[in-house]
Amino acid sequence: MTKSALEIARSAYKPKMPTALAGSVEMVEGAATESVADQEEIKSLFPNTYGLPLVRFEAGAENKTYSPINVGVILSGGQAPGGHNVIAGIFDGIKNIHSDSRLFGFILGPAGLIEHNYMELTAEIIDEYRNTGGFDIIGSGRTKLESKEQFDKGLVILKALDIKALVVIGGDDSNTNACVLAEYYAAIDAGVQVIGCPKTIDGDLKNSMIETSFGFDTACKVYSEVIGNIQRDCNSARKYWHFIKLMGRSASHITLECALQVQPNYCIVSEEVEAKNMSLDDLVTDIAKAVAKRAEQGNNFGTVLIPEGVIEFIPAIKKLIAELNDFLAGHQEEFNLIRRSEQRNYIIKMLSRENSEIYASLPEGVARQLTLDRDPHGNVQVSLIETEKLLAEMVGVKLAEWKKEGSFIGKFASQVHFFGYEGRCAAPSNYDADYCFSLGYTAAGLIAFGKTGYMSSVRNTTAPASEWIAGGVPITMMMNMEKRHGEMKPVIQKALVDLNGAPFKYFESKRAAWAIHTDYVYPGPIQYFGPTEVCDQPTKTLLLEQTK
Ligand code: FBP
Repeated sequence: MTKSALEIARSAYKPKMPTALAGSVEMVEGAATESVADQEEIKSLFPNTYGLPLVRFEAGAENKTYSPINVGVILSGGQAPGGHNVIAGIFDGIKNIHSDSRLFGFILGPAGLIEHNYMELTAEIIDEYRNTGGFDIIGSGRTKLESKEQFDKGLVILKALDIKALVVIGGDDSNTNACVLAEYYAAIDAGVQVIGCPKTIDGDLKNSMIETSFGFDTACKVYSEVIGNIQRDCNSARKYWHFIKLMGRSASHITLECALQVQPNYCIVSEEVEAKNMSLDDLVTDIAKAVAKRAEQGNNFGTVLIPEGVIEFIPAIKKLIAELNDFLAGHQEEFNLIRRSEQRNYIIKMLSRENSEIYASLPEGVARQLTLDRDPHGNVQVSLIETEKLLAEMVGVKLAEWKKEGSFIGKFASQVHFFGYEGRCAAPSNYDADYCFSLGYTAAGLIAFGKTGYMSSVRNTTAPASEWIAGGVPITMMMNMEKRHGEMKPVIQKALVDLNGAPFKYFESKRAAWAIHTDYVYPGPIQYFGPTEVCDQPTKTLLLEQTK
């Protein structure tokens, strides 16, 4: 493998770790836990993994001896910077337990487990991937691990390789499935523990015990760098409005974090659109007003940040998607047989009157996208909906109307961008390199102490790494019941942007000024070498959330 100069220099980086994990470790158990909602249902679905205590690792006095252990690892879902360091952390952790321990990686996500497609991850391989971006060490995939048949097939290979524990590195849906798997293996006494690790650039897998999902920090820094560059270009040529859509699926965490970093002229927060019951026209009018106001001062340029999931948060469209989800869950085959040119009319006929009217009013491309295949977890694939174009066009039309009426005196020319894939495999920032290594090392600790159905948790991460708190959270604690594919299912509760939380409140207090003035910040590229205030900054979101 030919390496870049940065990769070579970066491979020598030693991730910073909590002091508690450095030597011999002791596990402290806390109080029993409850799920965040729907306690009775979750308890009955997870009799073996419900109500377990929180656990925390502390520096221990004695050096215990352990037997060697074989561990399997799966990367599940979308890539996120730092995944390789989680695997390196697991590797170093189990080697610390016993030097004869072995790590096996299942290839291309959960499908590797079911299809018995795996490779042993040796020290040589691990060293090639330390501190690098991507998931290419074993690849990732979106196969949903959910049926007994899949679990049983997986168990055959786990037994054949004498694997006693499986680590699933994934987002909320993948960790939900990890918990279902942990429960099943516990129920049949399979002798395999299952541990989860919180991954996703989207930042929506977080709660009181999981401060952030890994990859969020690096991805937001990459996007903020390029948005900053666009803002500088925009402020130099002074002739375009840039409509920039950012990945993040439903939640607006990425967009909000980027706004905090770059101070754009306008930033949509989907959760606010929903709370204010805004229609598509309300949103377009609001952006057009911001454009018109800047034009009054001769500023015919600016930036608009758009979360990729916004369309799902416009209440009328949300209702439409819910009906479409239920309808397509039962009629997907029938729908697929209809000629493409007829599909739109078919849907218009089949929906309730209210939703049918909304559907008919949507531009062709967006309407079509809402009926395309869901991902394996039943989500609309929002990254494929070109909301940035939709909004830029609609704002243009509105401004042209206002120009005719005389209420808009400026010029409007737009450019559109979508940033998502650019940030998912970047070389992890110091924060993610350190956080991920600790998550992996902690997962190894949970395995050593015999835990199953737990997620690796590393907290207090705005403090120096030596003070981070490592431990485990029972996955059932994060669950509630939600409708998926038309059925109620136990799932980890997704964390959306909290409109009363400090990050949004700060943004809210600044946005009027950012809209009018050109107050852009240019964060520049992630720095891996240099002063700590340049290289080790956590996200603004975390800093604001943790300001006491
Ligand atoms: P995860 O939730 O699996 O971490 O995926 C994150 C994400 O990047 C979303 O932001 C985006 O909507 C989606 O993946 C895109 O999926 P795909 O990689 O299948 O195109």
